[in-house]
Amino acid sequence: MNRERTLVLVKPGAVQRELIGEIITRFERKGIKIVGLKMLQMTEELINEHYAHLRDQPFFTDLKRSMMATPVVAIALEGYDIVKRVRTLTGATNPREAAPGTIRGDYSVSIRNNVVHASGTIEEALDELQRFFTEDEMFTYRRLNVMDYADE
Ligand code: IDP
Ligand code: MG
Repeated sequence: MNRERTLVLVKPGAVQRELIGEIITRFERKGIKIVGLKMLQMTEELINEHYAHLRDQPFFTDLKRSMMATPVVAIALEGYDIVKRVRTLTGATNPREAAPGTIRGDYSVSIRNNVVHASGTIEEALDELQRFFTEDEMFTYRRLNVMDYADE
């Protein structure tokens, strides 16, 4: 069991649908610790890096356009096994297949506009956090009701 950090992005489709608060609330209600939070506009260069593994896909141009349609909200989360746990809460890439109760399962039916991004592996999370946050934009702090949280 390792204490890790991971990246979530609230994608433009969710920003347009006014779901930013809902998505942040999912993680807060679960008891997951937010250690970084910011709004930013993705650039073509940033998307080329972030989705480098999809560059040859036929849907890449559309994906790029939809990722730049509005600013995104980047969230850094911390906890034990957090990368895997956040992927579980996020649900399958295709929201039509994502289980009810997951963020994608509850809020979307479109694979391109699948509401959120979440890092897939620990290595990916390390890379992605560096891409979206500077060191001083991520924080170390203790929550007040620390006894309630298995993560601390
Ligand atoms: P992930 O977001 O679950 O990690 P990836 O395979 O890394 O899934 O794909 C990144 C993003 O690219 C997806 O979240 C989705 O927005 C988009 N995407 C993946 N496959 C398709 C597709 O077949 N059509 C359109 N968009 C896709
Ligand atoms: Mg991925």
